[in-house]
Amino acid sequence: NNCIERPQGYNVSFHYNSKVEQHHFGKTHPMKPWRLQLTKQLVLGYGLEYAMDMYQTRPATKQEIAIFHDRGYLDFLELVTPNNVDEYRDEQNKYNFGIEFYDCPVFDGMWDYISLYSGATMDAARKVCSGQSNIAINWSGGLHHAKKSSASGFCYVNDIVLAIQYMMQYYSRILYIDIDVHHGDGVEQAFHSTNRVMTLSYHKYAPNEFFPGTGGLDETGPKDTYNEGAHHSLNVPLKDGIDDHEYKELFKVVTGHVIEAYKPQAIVIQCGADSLGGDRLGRFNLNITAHGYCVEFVKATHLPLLIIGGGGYTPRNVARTWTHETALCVGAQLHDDLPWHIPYRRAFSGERNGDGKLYPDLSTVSLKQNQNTAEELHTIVKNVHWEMRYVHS
Ligand code: TV1
Ligand code: CA
Ligand code: ZN
Repeated sequence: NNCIERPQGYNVSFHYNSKVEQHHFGKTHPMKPWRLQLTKQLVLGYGLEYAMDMYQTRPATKQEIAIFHDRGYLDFLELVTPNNVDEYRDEQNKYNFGIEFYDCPVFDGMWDYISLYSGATMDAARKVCSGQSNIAINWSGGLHHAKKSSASGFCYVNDIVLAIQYMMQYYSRILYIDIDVHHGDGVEQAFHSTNRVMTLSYHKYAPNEFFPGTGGLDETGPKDTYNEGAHHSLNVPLKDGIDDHEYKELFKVVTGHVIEAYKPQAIVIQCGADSLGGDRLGRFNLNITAHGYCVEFVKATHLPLLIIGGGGYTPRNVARTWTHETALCVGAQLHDDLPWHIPYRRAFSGERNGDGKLYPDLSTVSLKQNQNTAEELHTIVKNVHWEMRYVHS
């Protein structure tokens, strides 16, 4: 039995439109929107919908998306299809579809997909700002690489930037935390020149070897100290194979320092699940509970909280992690045996797929050696701490 506490006046909301899971980037493309269907099935299988407000969200309008993105770029996204793509050769190059074509393909229903994930994130942001939700969740969002007028790394529109821009009408300081294995470059760049948003990304860092190649320790914002954005970008660059213990400790100390110094009024966390062990694109050795620790930690601040998805390329583990994190939000403990009645149970069965368990051991499946030394991790902590002397709330 799951024990679900629902204290009066504490609200978690789940924002989703199941049309989003029907889209395909292409047969071999690692981004699989159906992982969201798998997630929703698990969430429902455990009965978590009884502990949250469930919202079916509408697509974002072009108008809403245009508060951050370039009009010409949005016209292109809306009009281009696999059939007419040849007529848009100039635009393709201009908007980064030419060079990164394989990462960001033009697919059928692309605009529909974009407006659906963006709409769900904006809906969640509105519920946080209105005070109706203490925590609002959209697992279909978190596309942190998209820029004002270009697509990048599987991301077309930056729903996180849209949400934070909306939230800035209500809060004077917002902390953005990004635990996707990739650097949250699009969000960092969008708020480069403001001290009203602090961005903090944890990621694998290896320029020229691992996407996107940015997010080094010294990348802390504009170097011009009179620029208000100076010292308001923070990065935690890591190497292959970081384990649960090191990651949790680092997250606790670094995020703790930042919250203490910056005193944010709201937190947005991108929970990309590609930082798990055994992810198809990832390099870390984290288990589901260590990933979830980050959500527990930010929840414990009791600040208004927006939670969004992101990467995650081993769909069964993405679904497990986001279900676990949904449960953490509502204060439920889930049984390690997956519910029997869920559709797609086979996706979670068999030795290779985690044996019908919610919490299979993922720390050993990737066999990545831990390349992070205690000294390097210490340097990161020291640097962030030192950086905080410039930050005032
Ligand atoms: C089509 C088919 C596209 C198979 C892309 C992995 C594919 C990748 C594919 C892939 C792949 C990347 C780069 C190379 C930069 C390019 C949602 C010089 C097996 C948030 C985005 C990673 C991560 C992009 C997105 C990266 C997120 N890795 N197979 N592409 N060029 N792109 O390295 O942060 O998780 O890999
Ligand atoms: Ca990250
Ligand atoms: Zn990623």
